[in-house]
Amino acid sequence: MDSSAPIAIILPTYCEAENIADIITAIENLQLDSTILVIDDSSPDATENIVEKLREKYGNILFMKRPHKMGLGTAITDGFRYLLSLPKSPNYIITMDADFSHAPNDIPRLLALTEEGSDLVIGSRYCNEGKVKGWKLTRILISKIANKITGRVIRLQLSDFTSGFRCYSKGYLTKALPKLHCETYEIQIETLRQAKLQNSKIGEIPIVFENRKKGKSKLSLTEIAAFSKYILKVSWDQLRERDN
Ligand SMILES: Nc1nc2c(ncn2[C@@H]2O[C@H](COP(=O)(O)OP(=O)(O)OP(=O)(O)O)[C@@H](O)[C@H]2O)c(=O)[nH]1
Ligand SMILES: [Mg+2]
Repeated sequence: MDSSAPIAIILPTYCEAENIADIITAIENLQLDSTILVIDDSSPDATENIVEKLREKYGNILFMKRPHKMGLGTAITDGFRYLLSLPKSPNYIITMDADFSHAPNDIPRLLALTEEGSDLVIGSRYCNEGKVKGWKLTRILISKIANKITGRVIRLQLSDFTSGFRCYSKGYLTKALPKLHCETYEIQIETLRQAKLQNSKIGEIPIVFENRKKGKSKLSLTEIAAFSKYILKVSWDQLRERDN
């Protein structure tokens, strides 16, 4: 299989049998010169079988199977590590959810801004023209408050710190990857923290985020606790740095 395409798209999956065929087909229809890397944590549903069938149909799909549910953060960093270890590694790596919350049709805009010279581009729900569809008011409020707190802690002028729809340049990832250790959703903050430390150029494009229509959310109290703990740890580290 030719895995030397200049663009790679990482799709982390846990029980996405209802979405995976449609999302892969939608990405394939964009006709990018890309590799799609599905990172599945031994989903007990049909996710793996569906991907195996699509691998026979298309020549650009890689499947990484991990032994059990190990968290979104390590799924993403395992994906980066694998892609960067390829003999001809991709110049641009996109991360997105496999549940259609992130629209495949937005990928070309994410890529275009990265190709113009950004190290990292975020699909933002909270900038002008960005939007969230289908979330209850409480979930929007929790997300916006988490976003505001993160902005204060990370101290970057961005509108959406927690969006997982992103395009990363190889240059940024090569430097940042050894420093990324988060296991779950807080990976989105850790990547921005590293971008700040590296003085990376970060861009944003507006996206319309849609709540998943099929399958179940994997966001649980455990992940929310890990996210909050990470924010507290970063705040504490920064206070100590200021005192020293
Ligand atoms: N491999 C892997 N994928 C995961 C894991 N947790 C979540 N995912 C995938 O990561 C993406 C985001 O997870 P979601 O459950 O949609 O989380 P969310 O978007 O914050 O929550 P919802 O808005 O309720 O969908 C989806 O494609 C999931 O299948 C995990 O532990 N391992
Ligand atoms: Mg989702």
